[in-house]
Amino acid sequence: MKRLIALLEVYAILLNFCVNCEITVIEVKYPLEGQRSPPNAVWPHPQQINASLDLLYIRPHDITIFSNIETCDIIAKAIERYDPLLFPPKLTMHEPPSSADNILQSVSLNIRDGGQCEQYIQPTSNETYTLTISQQIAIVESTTIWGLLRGLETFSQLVYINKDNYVVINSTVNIVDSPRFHHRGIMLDSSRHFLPVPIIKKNLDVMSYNKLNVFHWHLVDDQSFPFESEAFPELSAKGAFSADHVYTPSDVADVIEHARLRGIRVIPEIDTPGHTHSWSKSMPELLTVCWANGRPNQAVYGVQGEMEIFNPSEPRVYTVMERLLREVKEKFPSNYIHLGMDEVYDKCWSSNPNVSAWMQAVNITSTKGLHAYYADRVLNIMRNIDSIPIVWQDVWDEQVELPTGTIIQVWKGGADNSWASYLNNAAKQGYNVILSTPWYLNYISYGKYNTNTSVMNLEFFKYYEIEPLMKFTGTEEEKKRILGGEACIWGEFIDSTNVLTTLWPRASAVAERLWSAATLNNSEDAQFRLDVHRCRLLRRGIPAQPILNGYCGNYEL
Ligand code: CP6
Repeated sequence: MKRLIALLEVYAILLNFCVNCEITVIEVKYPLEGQRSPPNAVWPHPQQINASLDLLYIRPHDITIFSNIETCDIIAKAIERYDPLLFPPKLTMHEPPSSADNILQSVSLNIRDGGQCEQYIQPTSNETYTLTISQQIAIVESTTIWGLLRGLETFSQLVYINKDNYVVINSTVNIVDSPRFHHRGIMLDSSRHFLPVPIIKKNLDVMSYNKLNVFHWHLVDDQSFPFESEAFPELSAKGAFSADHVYTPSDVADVIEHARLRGIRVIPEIDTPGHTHSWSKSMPELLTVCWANGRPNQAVYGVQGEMEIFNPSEPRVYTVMERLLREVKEKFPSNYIHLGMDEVYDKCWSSNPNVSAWMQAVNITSTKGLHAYYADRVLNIMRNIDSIPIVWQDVWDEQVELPTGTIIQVWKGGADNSWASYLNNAAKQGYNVILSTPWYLNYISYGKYNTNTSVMNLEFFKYYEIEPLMKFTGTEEEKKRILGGEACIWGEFIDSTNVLTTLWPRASAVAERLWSAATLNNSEDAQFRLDVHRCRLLRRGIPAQPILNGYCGNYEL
């Protein structure tokens, strides 16, 4: 401890650097040691990594990154992005000593076995890569451009600045790496508060630093409808907070392109039949009027009796949904649309005499049956437009039969870990499934993790120590249906002021759990590696919150 404090004093310098600096970073940290330093500070940790202790020098701003697929826009643009990440502005970096002959000569991104310049990453794209450094040359190899992107990120995390301000990298490195799960995502909620496009794009940047590959965009909800539809412009004209709080077609295209270049899929969510209050501003006829004491427009649940749930007996619901979903499918190249279907407050349905009469006429005997009826019709639309549905687990809980290939997003069962059984059961029934229950990042808590340690970031341990397959008992076939997971950040208390800080580096814990080996589960050790990664995020201009006491030094990039 004394040694640490001494080092802390020696290196207590104020740093002021970051990429695209809107945020001034004034923080320093004790020097890195042993297991916590590069190359072991790559986050998420590679499946296999070996490195020598010897170092090569790197000339600042003089790494040439070659590729045998340089004409591929995704690769060419990635290469451009990495210079400022490798060499943050305002940082002191010396040229190698003139006598040095141990200098990194080049970095090559080599595509193997006829890999192509694909346009969009797919749900089962191969992200495997190898990274080797020997004889003063670094080579990243993969059969896909997505593997090359992941390998380039790893390379950038191996480069660091030593205490004499030389830029260095280990001279012999062998990495073989691939993700444990295909689906590694973040859900942002842009309805409770509007999230400006630059913030969404910044978050996509951080996702790529953590090798995450799915952006689940919870576009609309009760509070606002910011998605500007060309078929139904009135939805956002009346349902958005204001004319400024909308995502225009060009905003949406901008986000999708930013994600595409980073190997990230964008999955839009149009949440129905609940959570639809914002639709009532322009299309009140689609919503159910709640009744009480023989009178309409009464508070049955929720806010002041406002209409919040579609009326499945209204035919226009389905014509609007069909046109809107067609447009969403056209705008979002990912073939998946998240349909929500969560938290259907059915008391409003049973309160309304017209809905009840209609149910009787068509022989639907319960509100559960009504939800199933609605789900069936929308799932039919999805079949017609050839789009694959994702749903929150609620419709599956209600035993609605879903098309094969449907992805069920598990978000319940936190108190007793029954989420693990939900994963098992959904996979057993032939459904694909992703996990979110333990990764609702909008919750925050503070305190001691255990009695042996000082106050630490309780959240980090909670997220990191989740094992998605903890109770898995099925076959290999069933195991493949557990696609991965998503960290969710609901927007009630989140807007552009705190979304990045609340997510990072806590979502990094989820990123490593979904990428790295299950056996990498020592959270006591991981917190120090994550602390290093958090400093890396600060240097890259991301306002990531601290998880340990200390300060960020200028050692590892
Ligand atoms: N909004 C929507 C929400 C939530 C869900 N759907 C939610 C529910 C419970 C918690 C957090 C968020 N705010 N549309 C559930 C999927 Cl604890």
